[in-house]
Amino acid sequence: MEKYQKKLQKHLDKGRYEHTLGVMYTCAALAMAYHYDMEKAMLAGLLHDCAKNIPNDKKLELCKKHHIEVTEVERENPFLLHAKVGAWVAKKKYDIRDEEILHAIKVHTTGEPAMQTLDMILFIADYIEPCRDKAANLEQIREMAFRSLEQTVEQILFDTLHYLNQKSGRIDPTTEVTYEYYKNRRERSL
Ligand code: DGI
Ligand code: FE
Ligand code: FE
Repeated sequence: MEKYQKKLQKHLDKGRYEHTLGVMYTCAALAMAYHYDMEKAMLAGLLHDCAKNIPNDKKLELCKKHHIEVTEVERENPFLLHAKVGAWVAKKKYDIRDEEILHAIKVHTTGEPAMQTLDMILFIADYIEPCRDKAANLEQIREMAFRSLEQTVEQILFDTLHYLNQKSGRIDPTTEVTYEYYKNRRERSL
């Protein structure tokens, strides 16, 4: 873990690195609560934003060069690509071979339907880690995170869509599809 930390610190600004450590430890806590491999969860948390400080044009260039598909919304909002590109960087530059970790990094911003345990742990940890303070309902979501991963994912997506609608940010269809998936899943089980 330490060798990854040293390298990451060089590629992230101070605030982003602190966020990263917050996500890493929150991933550990959630892994404990849901009997998931703690080391793997921490590694996913540590590396999830490893591509965050790559400039947009460079991210688009990397995608082109390495045949990573870029959707129309991603082209308009290249910051979204830090997740996909992050999975690539984790594999090629940090030598991560674990597919669960790489996948969790890849989907950490929009989520996707039917996520695996680590995908949900990282998605949630990114939102609730201790440095976060702006999102609505944080206290409630932090508590919910330790009761149900699926319900928490649904709540975070609901709040994120609401936030994006308010500030008229372009919404990635994956974010919407994922929200609908978790909402329907809960309603079916009622
Ligand atoms: O990289 P972080 O800031 O730690 O967190 P993140 O990768 O989850 O990105 C969070 C931001 O992404 C937050 O401001 C909401 C935004 N976001 C999430 N889904 C979408 C989105 N932005 C757009 N434009 N479209 C989306 O579907
Ligand atoms: Fe991110
Ligand atoms: Fe993050």
